[in-house]
Amino acid sequence: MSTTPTDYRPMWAGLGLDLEKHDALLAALGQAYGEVFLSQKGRPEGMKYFDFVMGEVHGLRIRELVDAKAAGRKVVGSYCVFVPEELILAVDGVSVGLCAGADFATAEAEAYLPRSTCSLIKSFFGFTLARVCPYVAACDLVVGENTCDGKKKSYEHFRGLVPRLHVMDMPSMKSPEGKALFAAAVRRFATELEDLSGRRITRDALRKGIETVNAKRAAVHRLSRMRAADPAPISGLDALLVNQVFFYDDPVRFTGAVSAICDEMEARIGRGAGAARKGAPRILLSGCPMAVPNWKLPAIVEGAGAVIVGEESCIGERGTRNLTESHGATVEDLLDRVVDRYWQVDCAVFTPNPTRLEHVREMAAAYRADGVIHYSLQFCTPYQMESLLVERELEKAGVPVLRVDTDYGSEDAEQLRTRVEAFLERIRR
Ligand code: BJ8
Repeated sequence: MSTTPTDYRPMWAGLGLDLEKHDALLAALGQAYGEVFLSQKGRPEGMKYFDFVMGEVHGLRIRELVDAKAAGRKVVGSYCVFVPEELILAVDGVSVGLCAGADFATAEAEAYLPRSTCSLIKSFFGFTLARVCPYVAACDLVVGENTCDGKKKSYEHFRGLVPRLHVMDMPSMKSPEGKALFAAAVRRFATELEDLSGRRITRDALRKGIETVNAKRAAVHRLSRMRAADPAPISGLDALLVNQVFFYDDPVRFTGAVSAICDEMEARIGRGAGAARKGAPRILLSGCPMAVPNWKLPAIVEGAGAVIVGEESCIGERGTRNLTESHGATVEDLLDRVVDRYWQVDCAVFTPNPTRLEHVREMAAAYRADGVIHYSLQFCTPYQMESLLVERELEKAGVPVLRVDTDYGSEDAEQLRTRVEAFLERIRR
């Protein structure tokens, strides 16, 4: 996050941000980014685009959102990969991810939430209450979802903190009845977007939205597949960053930037070059999503000499797996295709959730992982509970597992480092 000559302060003030707190946040982010990302060796040249995006994450990108609003477009923010971006694009809206990955204004957040709430929820409350998130401030509509109990109940409070909130009602079982409930939730969301934007969703607009989102998913799939190479052509930190920027950037520009990195990685693989040492221990991360700037665990893992080769996470392959079919004679047909695609997301809030276990095992094999680190946020019951099942499934396949429960704080960093180093010692080839 380099300092930029453009003065965005009037824009931030216009969005109602607390400039003093926001300055403090940007300074901390910039420092963390420099330490974690810019200090890496052997990064693909194409990561410069992502450095620029992160440097402008509260600047140029917010200017684009403000300009889009001035042109009559609507900005829609969400906290979950069950919220279909295709529908937002179909009403010419702009979709932004709002999850936050740092502790901020925790005391204010705890005035609404029990202390035993996961960091992710506390963080998005803290960022909103402290008025330091220009993405939330720019939103015309915020979309929540009844997934875990923490999110479900927290939106009852969050409704009073944002101008307009729509909550998608989610089932908890992958039964035909559950799918019908989800299909109804997707249709209610489509109606909400039509009401917000004053535009009807047409078949052509929805197909175009599907194709745009498919293209960006296909680009990250290509990047993921290349990480099977040894040496890995990109660090796990940089690949995670790409997956994080997936939620913020203009989708077409993002697709182009990821494709450029893939071209470069292809050439690297051809030369036998990589971002990591050949034979470095290969780790698959699995579990809760890691939002910007939650880089603690990956930085520890790669700092210890391993390379992360995949993320079984919603900010990663669980979120981007599968494309949406774009054929259909009517809007209703295409809405059904959207439902089919999102229904496959295997979040731990579903019970039972067997496909996630299959996917973790498949990913460990496809990316030739030597071990899996299962990452849960403290107080995240769905992922903490499911971690034992993931461990058992992988151990049946002979893949060692380290289960980690942590939060956004840095107090446990040394203890985590010790556990990760001991795990790497165990799996070193
Ligand atoms: S589809 S993983 S993005 S809900 S960490 S808030 S689960 S207590 S984020 Fe998620 Fe959608 Fe599922 Fe993906 Fe609750 Fe756990 Fe906190 Fe979580």
